[in-house]
Amino acid sequence: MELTRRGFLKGSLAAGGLAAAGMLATDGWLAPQKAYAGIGPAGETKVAYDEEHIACTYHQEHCGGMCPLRCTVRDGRLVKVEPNHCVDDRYETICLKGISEVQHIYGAGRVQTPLKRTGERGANEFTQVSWDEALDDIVSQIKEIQKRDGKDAVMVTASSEANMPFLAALLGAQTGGNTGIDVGTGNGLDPAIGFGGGYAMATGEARDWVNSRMVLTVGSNFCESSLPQVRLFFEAKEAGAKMVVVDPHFSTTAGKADEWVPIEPGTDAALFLAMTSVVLDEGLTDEAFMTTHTSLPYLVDDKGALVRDHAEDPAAEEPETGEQNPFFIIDAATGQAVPYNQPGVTPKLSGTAEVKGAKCRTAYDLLVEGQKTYTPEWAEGITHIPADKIVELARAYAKGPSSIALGWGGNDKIGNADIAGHAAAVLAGVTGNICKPGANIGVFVGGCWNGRSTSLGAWELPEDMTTATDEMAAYDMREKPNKVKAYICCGDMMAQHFANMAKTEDWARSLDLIVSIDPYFTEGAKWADYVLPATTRFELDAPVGNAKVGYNQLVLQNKVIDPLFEAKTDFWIQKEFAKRLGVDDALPKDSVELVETILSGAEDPEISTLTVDKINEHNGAWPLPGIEEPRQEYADFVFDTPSGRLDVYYENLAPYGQALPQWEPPLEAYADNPKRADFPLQLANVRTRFHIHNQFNDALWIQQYFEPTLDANPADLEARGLATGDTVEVFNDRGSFAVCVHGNPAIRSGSVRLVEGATADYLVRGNMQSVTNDAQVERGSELMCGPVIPFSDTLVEIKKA
Ligand SMILES: Nc1nc2c(c(=O)[nH]1)N[C@H]1C(S)=C(S)[C@@H](COP(=O)(O)OP(=O)(O)OC[C@H]3O[C@@H](n4cnc5c(=O)[nH]c(N)nc54)[C@H](O)[C@@H]3O)O[C@H]1N2
Ligand SMILES: Nc1nc2c(c(=O)[nH]1)N[C@H]1C(S)=C(S)[C@@H](COP(=O)(O)OP(=O)(O)OC[C@H]3O[C@@H](n4cnc5c(=O)[nH]c(N)nc54)[C@H](O)[C@@H]3O)O[C@H]1N2
Ligand SMILES: [Mo]
Repeated sequence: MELTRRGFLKGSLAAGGLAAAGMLATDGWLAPQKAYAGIGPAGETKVAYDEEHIACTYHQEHCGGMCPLRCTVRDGRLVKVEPNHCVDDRYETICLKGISEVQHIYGAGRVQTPLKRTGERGANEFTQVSWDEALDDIVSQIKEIQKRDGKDAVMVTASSEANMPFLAALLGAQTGGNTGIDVGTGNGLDPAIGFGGGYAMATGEARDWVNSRMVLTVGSNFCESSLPQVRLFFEAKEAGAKMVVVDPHFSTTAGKADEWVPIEPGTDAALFLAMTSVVLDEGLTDEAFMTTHTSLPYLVDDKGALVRDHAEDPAAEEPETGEQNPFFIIDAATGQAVPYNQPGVTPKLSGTAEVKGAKCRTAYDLLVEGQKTYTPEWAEGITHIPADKIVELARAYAKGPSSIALGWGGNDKIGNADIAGHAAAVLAGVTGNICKPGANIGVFVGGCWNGRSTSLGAWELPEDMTTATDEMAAYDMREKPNKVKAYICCGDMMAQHFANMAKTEDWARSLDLIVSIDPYFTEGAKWADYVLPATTRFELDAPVGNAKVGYNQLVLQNKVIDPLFEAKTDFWIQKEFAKRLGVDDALPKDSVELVETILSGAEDPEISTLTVDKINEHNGAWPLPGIEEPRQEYADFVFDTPSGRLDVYYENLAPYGQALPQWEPPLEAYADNPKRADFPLQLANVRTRFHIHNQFNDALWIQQYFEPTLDANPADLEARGLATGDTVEVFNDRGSFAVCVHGNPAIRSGSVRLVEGATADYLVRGNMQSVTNDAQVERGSELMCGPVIPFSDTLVEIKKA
């Protein structure tokens, strides 16, 4: 607490009189308007204000919130942020992060002017330069690099917070390829359904949980990571859904649930596998669903390949659909192998048949055989969940309707995550708990990802103005030979998107040009040659800046205040690049024209006929068509897979023994890893309601309540002679950092926990990314989105610093 207080005071001083004056303003909110002590644009205290208006915009996207905000502006300064009036009060959301913007956007964390590096790369030494000087030099360096090494010697990556739709195409640059982030579980789940894009997006909305008998949350902390939607958790609970949370730690969500089931980190797959065994053994399956709607009746040959009508043309661009090249099943009436779509056949789930001289078995039989070892007792040894608890969970889940709420922050960030996703797909398939009211699967976090979507328009660039083909994933560029010499980073990819920081730093030293474009001074900015100040969501040089799909609504970014300091909008920055490249006309003339295109090009006529004015008559937030009912995918059980069924047999993974999910331990954080002799603790990386990744570390109002600590079980601290408040060094064979430690009985013994995005300026020393694991699973290249970065598949030791 003392540390927190000091941090707050220190920050207040750093921001000059501004924060102190801000506290005056706080009192003013509750006082009659005339008595208001306002603050001028330069931070000066005023006894009255000349002008006040309200403007509506939306907040940050990367917490999944995009809360529609109602902002009060007095004499050009943002003085109050409130939830906006929307179509329904469930969308009138705000959290401490939104409220704190009154201080945060004026805070000391902002980049105020363009900066040019003066010292060594990474030395964090800069001098102020003008926009013209910075942009002229950046563009001339890029031109030179591209003349020498080709257009694709440039890479541009943009965070979802940025509004940078054009920059990469303007430059003909690469865009970073697979990210390895949030794709762990989805890599395993999504091929079965054909939905989710590798991100395991849930097949329905969290609004649907009220229809569930049980919601089994595994590896997500919804009540922190979906703050504006927590009411959905409680609505479901009140409606009688049993909320069960499987988590190594007593998370916020576990604390609000009906039941917490502690699990060994990185072992979710073993839990799902054992639950499937119970379902199969006890006959709790949905036979009709398996037979009609899954690929379990399909015949598999002795090499693990699915039997099809004909051999696929290896040169074909698209894989053949089941219609074009049918799968084969055993006809229950004749016992013969026949195409699955032959009229009148009833597939047999179990059996053998000879096809083209090969003895073939059904995928179902292979599943049943493979599951034999995955007993609840076996899983108890791995997950440390008692076998009878696993049996109980399986029975309750199978009874249904049940939903499985997966996460991006739990097992997802461990090397074996795809197996857990795949095993969850099988469990849903054998019980038929999928795509029915109350029975959905996937990650439900974040209204703007979990709600309805609609296709919006986009500004068309000239045909020859396109991004380059990505050579490889950006994380691989750190080690594999590649063409990229210049890297423009809109957001903090350097420190946020790659594990094992030492490799990132070596790579950064080897590049010819690095540019950071961000409203805030990030960890990655320290490695840049130029740091360019972008505006926040609140600042615009035009009446409107962007239109996006938020939580079941279309939301407008309206101008709230003028750009602060010398910050410029992402749009302006792209325009300035275009001018220097002689292609100014290729872009819209301003962001108003951009927004008009986004609206008019929308697929749905209800949206395409909207105007900015009309949306603003509704406070800048417009309900998406169908908002009344929760989104529900595949209610007809026709999935987006080659056969249209739930395809749980992954032929392409047969060479890895993973055509059906088979247990594999984590890459590093497994029980008997010899590395544990030196580094016995697993480092769990999680998100917090106080931050959005690296965002809001610097927000003074939030620092009053939260500063990142390394949380550890008190017993693990005591064993090392450590106590709450000590500064510890966290280290392994990849690197180290120092942070304040906090004894917390909510943490599973054997693990420590830190919020990701707590970068060096907000820890005692160094960056947590120095220790995180960047290893890749062998089957990574076969997975939908490539290997996941296993940030939490990390072993460390801690000692007093
Ligand atoms: N060690 C570790 N690392 C992790 C994770 C982990 O668990 N452990 N989790 C990973 C996960 S799940 C994710 S999704 C990523 C997230 O990492 P990011 O995608 O980097 O996270 P964001 O919160 O989107 O950060 C966006 C950046 O954009 C900036 N920004 C905000 N608004 C604007 C704008 O209008 N314009 C521009 N140009 N910039 C803007 C912000 O200041 C911030 O620096 O981090 C990953 N990194
Ligand atoms: N406020 C806020 N909200 C956010 C974000 C943010 O930065 N701030 N980021 C957004 C983004 S990009 C993402 S990816 C999502 C992530 O959202 P979630 O998927 O909910 O991820 P976390 O919040 O990190 O919570 C992960 C939970 O999994 C538990 N866990 C850790 N290891 C394991 C394991 O091996 N097995 C199981 N079963 N559980 C485990 C952790 O203890 C933790 O409680 O949040 C989104 N929402
Ligand atoms: Mo994420």
